[in-house]
Amino acid sequence: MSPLSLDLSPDLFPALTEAQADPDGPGAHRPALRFGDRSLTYGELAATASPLAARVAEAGRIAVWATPTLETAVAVVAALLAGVPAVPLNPKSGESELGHIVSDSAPTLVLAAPGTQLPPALAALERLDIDTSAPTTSLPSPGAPDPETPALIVYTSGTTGPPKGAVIPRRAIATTLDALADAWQWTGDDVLVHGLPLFHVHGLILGILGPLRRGGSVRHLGRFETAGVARELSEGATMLFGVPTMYHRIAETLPDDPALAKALARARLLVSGSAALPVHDHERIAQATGRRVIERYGMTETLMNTSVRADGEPRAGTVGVPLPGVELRLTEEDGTTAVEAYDGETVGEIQVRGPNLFTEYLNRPEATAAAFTEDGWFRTGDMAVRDPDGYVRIVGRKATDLIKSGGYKIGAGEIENALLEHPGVREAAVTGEPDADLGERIVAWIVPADSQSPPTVDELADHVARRLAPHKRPRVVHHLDALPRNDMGKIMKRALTHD
Ligand code: MCA
Ligand code: AMP
Repeated sequence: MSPLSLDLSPDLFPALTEAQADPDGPGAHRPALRFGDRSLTYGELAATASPLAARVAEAGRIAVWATPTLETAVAVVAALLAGVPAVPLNPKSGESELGHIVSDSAPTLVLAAPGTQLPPALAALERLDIDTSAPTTSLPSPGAPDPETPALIVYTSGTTGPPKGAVIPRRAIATTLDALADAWQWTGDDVLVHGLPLFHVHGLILGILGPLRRGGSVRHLGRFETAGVARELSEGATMLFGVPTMYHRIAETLPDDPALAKALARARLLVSGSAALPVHDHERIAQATGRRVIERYGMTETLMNTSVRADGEPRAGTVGVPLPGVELRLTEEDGTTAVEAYDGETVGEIQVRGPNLFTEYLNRPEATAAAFTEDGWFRTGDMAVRDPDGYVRIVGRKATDLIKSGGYKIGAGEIENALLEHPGVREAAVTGEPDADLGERIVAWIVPADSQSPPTVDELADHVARRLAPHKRPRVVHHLDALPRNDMGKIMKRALTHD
């Protein structure tokens, strides 16, 4: 592993600073962001984001209506230049989820693309349109904020209750991106392509802020499509980021799409993360393209922890080795005794420590305290083994009530609560079951209020999509007379199988 000096510098985007200082220099003309046919160079990004930064500098906290557009990238860069924490909002969030996030994070402003209609849950907030059209000369940025200043608050699901806001400081963003640069030999010459959403760590921090920190560029597809991936990789893009569902769809398409195979074969790096990429999909892609996808492992609270390195062996089914600066251990059931074995067999919970970690869950001191051991290790809840050469293999999760579907983490509890608000539902339990495309699909087990006319799957899916978000909707619904419970009255989810 090469040595890495951790740069805790508050200047997150040196290439932007350079373009700002020398608007006629070559750096200012380099491409930074491209969304469809709209793009900004570093000079234009500096000129667009810096007046916006000046506008929001006095705001305590801002919300960003995080559509997959140029506006979202500009708004987040502006917030970071201003040192004002930004809360990216999923534009498909339903009323109850949005209401919770807005009241919990209490932003003073919401930034949105001009012309976007915002839902009633945001009506009380002052709105500021993000203007990317007419860059003037850039204004000097406000004073450099402290590295511990919160940069982003990203909402993430737990097993029960509504999502919690993970407070991510500037220091964590800088160090995780620099550690990935080391692991992936990621430079300003790289051109990234992806179609990830911009309200989570993967698409926003890795996929937008990553290229900008390196002084390179990103081309966002607006929405994921294999044709867009093929086009960009054959027109100069060097890296692809995606969740396993995207690589699964690529693997499915490859046999009938030689242009996609050729484009993938040209890429410098294909990276998957957010959930496990099945070995079958790894192998199908390798066979059709001669290229191996590498996996990295992260979490909203920790940013990135491990990765297969660009100069390492790209072994399917592993998430590689700890990134520079990240301490990783496996622990026994008690959560404190370290597992010393590197035998590919002994399972323990992954715990991590390092500058890549979040600072706290917003307004949730008890949840924050419970997430750490006494000596400061963060409990990930992921179970893993380590191979003799240190490669980590994730084998499962501690909590069965967390579901990963399409790369999104979804808590069974939040869906159960939403289902119980439907008049046709008396009792509800939610589980995940294997799905070739999504990794896991959400299954609802309900006891209908009226067994003669139980609510349909579409009705319940719409209900959950409207309240929470479309990706949280159940895909399968089973009707039961009663939920299986133990003597204590607790639902026995392991007994919920349909055969
Ligand atoms: C269908 N739709 C509905 C309904 N039924 N909408 C409302 N109500 C309904 N009842 C719509 C959906 O909104 C969507 O619309 C379309 O039908 C298809 O939806 P779906 O099948 O759910 O999904 P998909 O569009 O096929 O999405 C697959 C996907 C997506 C593209 C892979 O799951 C995705 O973008 N995943 C990325 C998740 C991610 O970034 N995770 C990172 C977090 P429309 O077509 O209009 O959209 S993890 C993380 O950050 C950590 C740090 C890490 O390690 O990375
Ligand atoms: P989130 O809470 O949405 O940030 O998702 C974090 C979780 O995604 C982790 O705790 C892991 O369970 C899972 N995850 C992320 N990357 C990988 C990967 N490469 N392989 C397996 N699981 C992953």
